[in-house]
Amino acid sequence: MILEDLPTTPTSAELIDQAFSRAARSGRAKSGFEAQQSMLQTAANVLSDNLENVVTSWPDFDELDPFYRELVDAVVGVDELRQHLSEIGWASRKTSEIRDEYQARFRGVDAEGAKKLRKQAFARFADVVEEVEADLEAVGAARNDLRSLPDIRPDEPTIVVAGYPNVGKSSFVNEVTNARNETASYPFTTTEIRVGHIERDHIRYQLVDTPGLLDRPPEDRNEIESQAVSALEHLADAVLVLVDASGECGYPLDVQLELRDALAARFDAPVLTVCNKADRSRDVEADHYMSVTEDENVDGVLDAAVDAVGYEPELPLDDR
Ligand SMILES: Nc1nc2c(ncn2[C@@H]2O[C@H](COP(=O)(O)OP(=O)(O)O)[C@@H](O)[C@H]2O)c(=O)[nH]1
Ligand SMILES: [Mg+2]
Repeated sequence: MILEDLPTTPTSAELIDQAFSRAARSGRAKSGFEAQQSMLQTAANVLSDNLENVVTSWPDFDELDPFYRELVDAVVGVDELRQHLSEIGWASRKTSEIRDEYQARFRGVDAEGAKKLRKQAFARFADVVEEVEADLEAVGAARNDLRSLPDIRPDEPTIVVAGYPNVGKSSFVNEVTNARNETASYPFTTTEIRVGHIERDHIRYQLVDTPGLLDRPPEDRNEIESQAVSALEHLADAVLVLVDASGECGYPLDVQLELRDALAARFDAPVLTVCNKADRSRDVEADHYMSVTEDENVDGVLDAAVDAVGYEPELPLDDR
């Protein structure tokens, strides 16, 4: 996904080091007044370009798919991030302004006077960059956190698999997909989510296993997890809630059904109740019964999920 490719964010110390050392090099290639002028320009250009690059490397948050925008908001806060980027944009413009101001003041001074002015300008560059030190740090931290967002395609029809721990979510996703090789971590959970793919009638569907998010009562989720669940609401085209009527998973059936009800109330997408471990117990009212380990009705559940998605590929107008 696009946030994977965000370049590392320089620190203010790195920016200043780079700008001043490149300026020194360009100054050594010349002498007298011209050396000072070249140093001023080089330092200003390096700073204003690098600061601007930090800003432009980020996608426009308004254009980001709602699923990812919500995740970004959960992980770092879109408004704060915008504020930091706008401060960095200000610093970029400010270094250019200082360069222009000092270029004007260079007129009519000798080499010695130019050197004095150039030093003054460098001190102001350093001040400007130090003023956005915390903003650069925050943006760098956000970039590091966001690089590890799971690789989920918001435009692909999506079946979300929910249910308490040990009901068989991962077994199901592993059984029907090649998910073993496709795990990713949410930055805010300790567990890995699994994303697997299946194909039906040449359409790819993604199945998302959601440990740490849709496996417990809403009131047990922290704020970030709740927001991640909101992100999943944008994503889901159908939700399979797996329940274990045998109670072998360690959670009583009634609390499992409460979770199912909470999800049904929250998600707009169709929510199917699937009694897994039907080889152990079928003692629950469910839409479907299956046993992943006995390979009983696993494909039937998958077909039902695909039907519930009801995905119609968009046809060109003429073919309708
Ligand atoms: N008897 C039985 N055990 C199952 C079935 N599906 C999964 N399990 C077992 O239940 C345990 C938890 O499964 P897992 O997929 O890790 O559950 P998750 O926490 O919901 O992802 C594992 O030991 C599985 O082998 C089933 O249909 N029948
Ligand atoms: Mg699991």
